[in-house]
Amino acid sequence: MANVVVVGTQWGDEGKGKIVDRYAKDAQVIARFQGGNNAGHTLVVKGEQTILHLIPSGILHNSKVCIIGNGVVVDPKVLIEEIESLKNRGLFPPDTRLFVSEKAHTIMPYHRQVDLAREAHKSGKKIGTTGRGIGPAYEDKISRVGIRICDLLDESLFREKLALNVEEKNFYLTRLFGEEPIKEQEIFDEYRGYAEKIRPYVADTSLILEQEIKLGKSILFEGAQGCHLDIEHGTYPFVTSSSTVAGNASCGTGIGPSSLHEVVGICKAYTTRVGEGPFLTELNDEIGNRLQQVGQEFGATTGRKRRCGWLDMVLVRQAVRVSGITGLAITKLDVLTGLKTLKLCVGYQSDSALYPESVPPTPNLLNSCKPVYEEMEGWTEDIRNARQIDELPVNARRYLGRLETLAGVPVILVSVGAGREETIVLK
Ligand code: 2SA
Ligand code: GDP
Ligand code: MG
Repeated sequence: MANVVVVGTQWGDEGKGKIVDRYAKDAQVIARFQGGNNAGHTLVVKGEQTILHLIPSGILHNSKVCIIGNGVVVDPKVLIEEIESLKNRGLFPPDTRLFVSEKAHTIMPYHRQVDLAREAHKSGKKIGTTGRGIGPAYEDKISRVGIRICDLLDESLFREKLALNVEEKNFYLTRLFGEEPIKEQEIFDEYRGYAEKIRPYVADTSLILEQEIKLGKSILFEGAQGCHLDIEHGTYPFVTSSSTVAGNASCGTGIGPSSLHEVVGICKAYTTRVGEGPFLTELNDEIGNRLQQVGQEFGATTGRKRRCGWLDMVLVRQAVRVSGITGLAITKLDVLTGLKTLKLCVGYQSDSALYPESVPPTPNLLNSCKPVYEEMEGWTEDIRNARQIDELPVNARRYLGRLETLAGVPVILVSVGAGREETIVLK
């Protein structure tokens, strides 16, 4: 199998976990390259649900190499808990090799505190973050004061870096946000404990990937969040703090772009968003509620209700371009069953311009647009047992066909249920 990058084409929660788990049977290495435990990737195997936040969605298969790359921000407490929970449930195969990049940055308690304090103080201007400290951890990385996993493992270096950070963070935690100061020694003791627990997993993961590639092994790169939450290409500032597009699979793992062969874009058959920010096809009506309830659209990390709306092909077309998507996996088609009419957004119309394939760059400009819709007939048949494309009702096939034409790339997989086997593979 070629090396494949899997990315979301919308605002996350497209079903990346399910699709990565599905592709993982044919890959030997599965690598996360960005984000942190803001991600919630759901896998359903033999009716049993597992939600992963940091560990790659290949873990449920035997004999895989699972890598948490340098581009990920790691909360060591969450990582340890995730490993222990999988082991307790018998879901961490003994022949799995899990590695965490020594260069990945660590999420510290003050990152979570700043994240939450900022959201609470923004009075109407909040982003709706997951509160996991993701933004502040990436800020420290870019400001060159971040504490990497390798720094955490070196006691004296950790002490030195922590002292510098605590002094700085206490200044604005207390002065700007009116919070209690953080205590350096408490954090030091807590994190030194984590350091010893994660030490066996820490490695130069760029080197491991190179070795696996030289051995002819296939790599699956697992994106988190989605294209429109990307720090460069998303609906800024309502985005996450990492680059979620396919190109970052290279930088976030330390493997050159020539090793990325195919890019699979995951696209939910409708659109959801969790957190604040513009969402032109959002439905604040019965249909929106229906999608939320039938699709069980709740945040897999925070449990927040997800906002729901019609499929927005402007988002998908931009994602295809920005990530160089070579094939689309359409998920949750089953959720649309029973809707009489389906709408597909094919452009945004403002007073002065039509945007068919690019999202306008500012929230104000975007909010001044109206979605342009095409209408299609729905279907009523239960499609959850379909395993071949011709087992789908004709209107479902028409919907997929139109989506494919608008996206400009082939649909290579259709998911009709949360379970691993509830899948139609086209290519
Ligand atoms: P953050 O915490 O700084 O990354 O938040 C910034 C924005 O990014 C959004 N974001 C997400 N959107 C969808 N799914 C995500 N993962 C969880 C899930 C979310 C949850 O799988 O459902 O449980 O709430 C995710 N992570 C970050 C976030 O909502 C902000 O809009
Ligand atoms: P991710 O972050 O992209 O991995 O997606 P999430 O796990 O946050 O959210 C996707 C949700 O949809 C999960 O609850 C999945 O179990 C579920 N899911 C995935 N594919 C399908 C599908 O085809 N049909 C239905 N009904 N549910 C699905
Ligand atoms: Mg998710």
